[in-house]
Amino acid sequence: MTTIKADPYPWPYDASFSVANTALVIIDMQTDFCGYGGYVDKMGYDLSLTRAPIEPLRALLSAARRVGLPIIHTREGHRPDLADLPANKRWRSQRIGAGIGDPGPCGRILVRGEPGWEIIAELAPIVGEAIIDKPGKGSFCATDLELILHTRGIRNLLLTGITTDVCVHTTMREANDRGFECAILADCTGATDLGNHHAALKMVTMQGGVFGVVTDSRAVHDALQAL
Ligand code: C5J
Repeated sequence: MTTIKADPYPWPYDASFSVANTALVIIDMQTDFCGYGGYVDKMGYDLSLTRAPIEPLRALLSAARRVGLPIIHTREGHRPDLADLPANKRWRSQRIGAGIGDPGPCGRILVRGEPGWEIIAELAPIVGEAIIDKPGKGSFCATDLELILHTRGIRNLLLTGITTDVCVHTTMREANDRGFECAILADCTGATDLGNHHAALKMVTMQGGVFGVVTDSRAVHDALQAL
């Protein structure tokens, strides 16, 4: 057991970091959020910001696989009949020109089974890695993530993926309120706006670590080596 260098305290709080009780959570690294022709692209945002975490994440994922750290992937998306798509979420997406459920260059936007909804090839899950399908921003809402974590004895979460200020932050807040010890990785996350990325990271460090800590992949690589 060891700790990871982080802000505002060495993580986890009880120095319990080990492959037995910690998971690497990779949130929504889907074409719709970081690929050409996907949802974020259709909304007109700068894709380089949501693609920035791909390379650091790829290196971290392979290190995590080497040491046997549990890995959990999430995907945001809706049923093909859109039965789980709240009307206001659909309306807002249509308003910005990227209607969820509408056809696009990568298939129907944010619909399960469509090419745009798939996790990008660079970070594709392999057998044995859990995949959580979620209709909302948080990974705990309407999913079995909490049950899976409890069943596996996982209480520390390394949070990565996109977007920092939306799905990663919502998941971090949900996890923190459930008693999980969370770290968010600055270089393995990205937002549709750079200011929001930095603000979301800063929020975590307030009040002594109000939602946990901020760290980066270098610190996690170092800790994995020390294990
Ligand atoms: C958003 C996400 N931004 N994965 N989803 O709608 O952050």
